[in-house]
Amino acid sequence: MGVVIIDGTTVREFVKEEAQFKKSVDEQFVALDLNSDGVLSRAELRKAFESLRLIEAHFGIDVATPPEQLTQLYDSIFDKFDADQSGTVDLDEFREEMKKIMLAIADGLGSSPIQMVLEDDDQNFLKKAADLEASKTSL
Ligand SMILES: [Ca+2]
Repeated sequence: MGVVIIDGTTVREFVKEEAQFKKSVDEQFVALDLNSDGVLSRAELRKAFESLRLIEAHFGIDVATPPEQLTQLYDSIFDKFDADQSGTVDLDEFREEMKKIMLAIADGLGSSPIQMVLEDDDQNFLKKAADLEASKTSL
C-alpha cells in the first residue's frame, strides 16, 4: 500500500504518452472482458468502474449514493462509451472514451493535487499515471 499524489499534469502527461496509454487501456480492456468475447457488456463496464475507482475522482460520488442513483449513473456512462449504440462497448469505443474521461479528470484536478491511497496490486488507472511520472523523474 502506498500514497500517490496526482494532479492534472500527471494525468495529462499519461494520456499524452500515446503508446503507453494505449497499452494500459488495452490491458484494462482485456482484464475487464470477463467472458472474453471481445466486447464489454453493461455489467462488465459497471464492474470496471467500480474497480477502477474513476467514479469517485470524476463524478465526485460518495459512498452514501443510493443504489438506484448509481445504476442510473452507470447506465449513462455506458451509453457514453457505447457510441454506436450497439449495446456493447468495443475496444475502439473504450479507448476513445477512456481518453476523454482521463482528460476530464485532468481538467477537474487542475493544479490542485489529490492524494490517493493505493493497494500494491491496484489496477487503478490514476496509479498508472503516477507510475509513469515517477519513472520519468527517476531517470
Ligand atoms: Ca465481454
